[in-house]
Amino acid sequence: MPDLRRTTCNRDCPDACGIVATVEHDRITALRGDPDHPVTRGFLCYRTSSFFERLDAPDRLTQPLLRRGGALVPVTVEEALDVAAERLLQIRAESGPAAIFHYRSGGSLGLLKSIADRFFEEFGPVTVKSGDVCNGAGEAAQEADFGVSESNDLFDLRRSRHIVLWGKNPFASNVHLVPLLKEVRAAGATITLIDPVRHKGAGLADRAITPRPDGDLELALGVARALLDRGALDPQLEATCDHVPEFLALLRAHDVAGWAAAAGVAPEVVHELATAFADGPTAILVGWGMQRRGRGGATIRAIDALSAASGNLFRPGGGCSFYFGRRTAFAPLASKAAARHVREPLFGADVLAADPPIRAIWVTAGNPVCMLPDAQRVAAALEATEFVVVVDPFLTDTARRADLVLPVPTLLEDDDLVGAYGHHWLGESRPVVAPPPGVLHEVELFHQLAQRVGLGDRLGGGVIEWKRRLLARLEPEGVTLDSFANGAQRNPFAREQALVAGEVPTPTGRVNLLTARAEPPAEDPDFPLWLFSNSTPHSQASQWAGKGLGERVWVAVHPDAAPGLREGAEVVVRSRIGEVRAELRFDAAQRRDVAIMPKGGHLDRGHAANTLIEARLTDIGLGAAYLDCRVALRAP
Ligand SMILES: Nc1nc2c(c(=O)[nH]1)N[C@H]1C(S)=C(S)[C@@H](COP(=O)(O)OP(=O)(O)OC[C@H]3O[C@@H](n4cnc5c(=O)[nH]c(N)nc54)[C@H](O)[C@@H]3O)O[C@H]1N2
Ligand SMILES: Nc1nc2c(c(=O)[nH]1)N[C@H]1C(S)=C(S)[C@@H](COP(=O)(O)OP(=O)(O)OC[C@H]3O[C@@H](n4cnc5c(=O)[nH]c(N)nc54)[C@H](O)[C@@H]3O)O[C@H]1N2
Ligand code: SF4
Ligand SMILES: [Mo]
Repeated sequence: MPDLRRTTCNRDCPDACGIVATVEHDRITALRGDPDHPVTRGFLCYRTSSFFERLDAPDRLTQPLLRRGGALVPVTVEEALDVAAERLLQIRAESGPAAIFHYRSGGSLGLLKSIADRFFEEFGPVTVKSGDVCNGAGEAAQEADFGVSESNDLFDLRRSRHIVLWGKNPFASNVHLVPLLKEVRAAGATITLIDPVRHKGAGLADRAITPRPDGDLELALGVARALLDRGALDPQLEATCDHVPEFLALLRAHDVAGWAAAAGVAPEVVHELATAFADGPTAILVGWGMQRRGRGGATIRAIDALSAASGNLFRPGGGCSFYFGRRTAFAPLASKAAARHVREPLFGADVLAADPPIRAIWVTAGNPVCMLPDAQRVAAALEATEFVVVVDPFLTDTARRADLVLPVPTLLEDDDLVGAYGHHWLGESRPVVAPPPGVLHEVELFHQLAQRVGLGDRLGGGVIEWKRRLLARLEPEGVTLDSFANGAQRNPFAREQALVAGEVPTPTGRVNLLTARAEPPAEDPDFPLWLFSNSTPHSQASQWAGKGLGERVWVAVHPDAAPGLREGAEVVVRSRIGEVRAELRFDAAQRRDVAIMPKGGHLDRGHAANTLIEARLTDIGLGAAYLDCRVALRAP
C-alpha cells in the first residue's frame, strides 16, 4: 500500500509549498502539491515535481569526500569531522577566527540551517558575508521608505481593482501566484505586466509593457507626474509622507512625454498606467530583477513613492509588496556577530584581498562559484584558500573545489521549519524518506563538530529541541510544533495590510519619499545587448531538473539582434570580462536590445552566465548589479 507523507518545500522560492509524497517500499514514486495548503492548492512546480529522481543522481553525495593527493575521495563521517575540527582549531590558533570565512546562501530556507551561523558564532565569531545578492537593494529601499520590507497578505489581491506585476515572472519564479492572478482577473481586476523581457506572464495580463531595461525609475516618476498634472495625487500626501516638496520638484523635472521617452515607452502607456493608479485600489507586486542593477535601490524607491503618492499604499487591495518577512515570526538561533565581513557581491575580490588573509572558507547551502558575479574570480578565491569545506547534498562547481565535502539531506529528507517570502504561511519539513547513512542533518553535524572543537554540548539537543527554540515567540500565539501536524500555519504576527497611514515604522511615522533621480549606466556601443540572466521553470539557480541544460546553454534574442547568425547555431556571448558558448535561439517577441540566458548553469561546463557578469554593487543594500551586464554575440 502506498503511503502518503507530507512535508514542506525548503527551496529558495517564494512559495514554500506543502508537498504530499507517495512512498512505496521506502521509495518516493510521486510528489504532489498539498490540496489543503491555501497557496499550494494541490500542485507543484516542474523542478520539484521531478526532484525525487535526483535523490540517487550521479552527483548526489552519500558520503563525505576528502581531498587526498589532489582528488576527492570518500571517507567516513568520523574522519571527515575529525579533519574539519583539527583544521579549524589550527587556523583559529594560528591566525584568529577572522581567518575563517563562513558563507551561507539560501539553498535551503529551512530555519535550522542557521545552526551553522550559531556554530561559527560560538567558535569565533568568524568572518561572514555582508549584503545580499538576491534582494539587498530592494530590501534596503523599502526599509528606507517604509522602515520595513513587508508585504500585504497575498489574498488581499482579491480586493484590488488593478494589479501591476512590476518586473516579475510568476510562471517561472512564483508559480503559485498564477491561480490567484487568474481568479482575480476573472472577477474583474486588470493586470499590467512591466518587464523588458516578454515572457509567458504577458498571457496573464491585460497590458504588457516592455520598457527600456532599467527604465523603471523614469516610468514610475512619469506616472506620478501624469497624476500630478491631473490633480490626482493623494490629497493626504503631506500627512502621510515626508519630503513632499522635493518629490514634486523631482516630478516636474520632465513632462510626461520626457519621462516616457527616458523609460522607452510611448506617452500613452504612461497615461494609461496613471489611469489605473488613479482608479485604485491598485496593488504593485515588485519583482526582483530591477533591483539587481546599479541604481536598483533608487528604482524601487521610485516605485514605492508612486504607490504612496497615488494613494494606494495604505488601501486594502493596494500596497507595494516586495518581500514577505519569512523569518520574522521565528526566534533567531544566532546573532549577527562577526569578526569582519566579505561583501557577498564582491566575494572573489574581497577574499583575495583580505588582509590578514582568509585561510578557511566554509560554504553552507550555496554554490557561489557558479551563482556569484565574476564567477572565475570566486573560483580563483576558493582555489587560493588553504582549507575549503562545502556542505551540500550535491557535488557542485563549488564542492569540486573543496578540500572537504560534507553531504546533507535533500529537501525530501529534511527536518526543519520554513517561512515563505511569497505569502504568510509557515510550514514544517519532515523527512518523507530517510537520508543515506553517510548523510547527517546539519543539527547533528554541528553537534558532533562542536564536541570536537571544545564547545561541548553548546550545540546539543536534537532537531525537535531546536525547532522548539525557533518557535519561542509563536508558541504563546498558539502556533506550536503540534499545530503543524494539521498543515501550514498562518504567521500570527503578519497583518492584512503591511502598512498603516501615520504609523509607518520610519523615525517620523511617515513614508520617506525619493527626492533625487539616479542616472542610468552609460551605453556601451561595443556591447549592444543587455544580458538578462533570468530564472527558468526548469532550474533552481544552478540546480537543474529533468534533462538539465544538456550539452549547451542557450541565449535568446530577437532575430534582428543577431545579424548574420543562424538560429540553433553555436554563438559566442562576450562581455568585457568573459565569454560563453551558447546555442542561439530566436524570439521575435523580444526587444532588440536584450539577450536572455538562464540564471544558473554550470561553470565547469562553460555554461555559467556569471562568467560574463562583472562584480558590481547596487547603489544601496550591498546587492549585486547582475543585470547591468552588456554583451555582444559573434560566430565562434
Ligand atoms: N524556477 C525558478 N524559480 C525561482 C528561482 C529559480 O532560479 N528558478 N529563483 C528563486 C529566487 S533565488 C528568487 S530571489 C526568486 C525571484 O527570482 P527572479 O527570477 O529574480 O524573480 P522575478 O522577479 O520573477 O524575475 C525577475 C524579472 O525581472 C525582470 N527584469 C530584469 N530587469 C528589469 C528591469 O530593468 N525592469 C523591469 N521592469 N523588469 C526587469 C526580468 O526580465 C525577469 O522577468 O525566485 C525564486 N524562484
Ligand atoms: N547571473 C545571475 N546570477 C544570480 C542571480 C541572477 O538572477 N542572475 N540570482 C541570484 C539569486 S536571487 C540568488 S538567491 C543566488 C542563489 O545562489 P545559490 O544559493 O548559491 O544557489 P543554488 O545554485 O541554488 O545553490 C544552493 C545550493 O544549496 C544546496 N542545498 C540545498 N539544500 C541544502 C541544505 O539543506 N543544506 C545545505 N548545506 N545545502 C543545501 C543545493 O544543492 C545547492 O547546491 O544566485 C544569484 N545569482
Ligand atoms: S520550488 Fe517553489 S514552487 Fe516549487 S515546490 Fe518548492 S516552493 Fe513550491
Ligand atoms: Mo534569490
